[in-house]
Amino acid sequence: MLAKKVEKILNEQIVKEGYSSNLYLAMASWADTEGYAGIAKWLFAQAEEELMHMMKFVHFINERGGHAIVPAFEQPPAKFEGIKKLFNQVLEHEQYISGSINDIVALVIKENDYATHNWIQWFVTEQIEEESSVQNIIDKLNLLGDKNMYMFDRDIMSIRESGE
Ligand code: OFO
Repeated sequence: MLAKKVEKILNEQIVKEGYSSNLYLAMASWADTEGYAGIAKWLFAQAEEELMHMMKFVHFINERGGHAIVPAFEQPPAKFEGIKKLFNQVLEHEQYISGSINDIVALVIKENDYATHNWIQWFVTEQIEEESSVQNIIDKLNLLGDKNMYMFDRDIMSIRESGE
């Protein structure tokens, strides 16, 4: 059975994961309309992953005797100021999400909730991977400078295909 405080923080994470999904979906849609097929593909896939993260929280809360609440989500921006800025925004957002996963870890330790502690470790690992894959993309973009976005767009398409 989840402690009320733990149920509350896990429900707050549903809001964050759902917003992440919508944010990446909005970015994907923007990239698609700008002609960046590879970048859009990467972001659409990312949006689906975030939706899956949100679902994991919904199921876990209910399985542990809590009540997962489906929230309204804030509308994400519709336009973005270029590819580099967009990926920096993705990285900042992932760092923020990592921070909130860490807050969950800290709370469950305080509450002696080792079942949730064990379960949340998947997200701890996932955040390390996500931050590092976005950082790799930013490194590539920095190498390219502002030119050759066409090549970058082709390149990111293969990153997703190889599951890097
Ligand atoms: Fe981007 O990761 Fe969810 O948690």
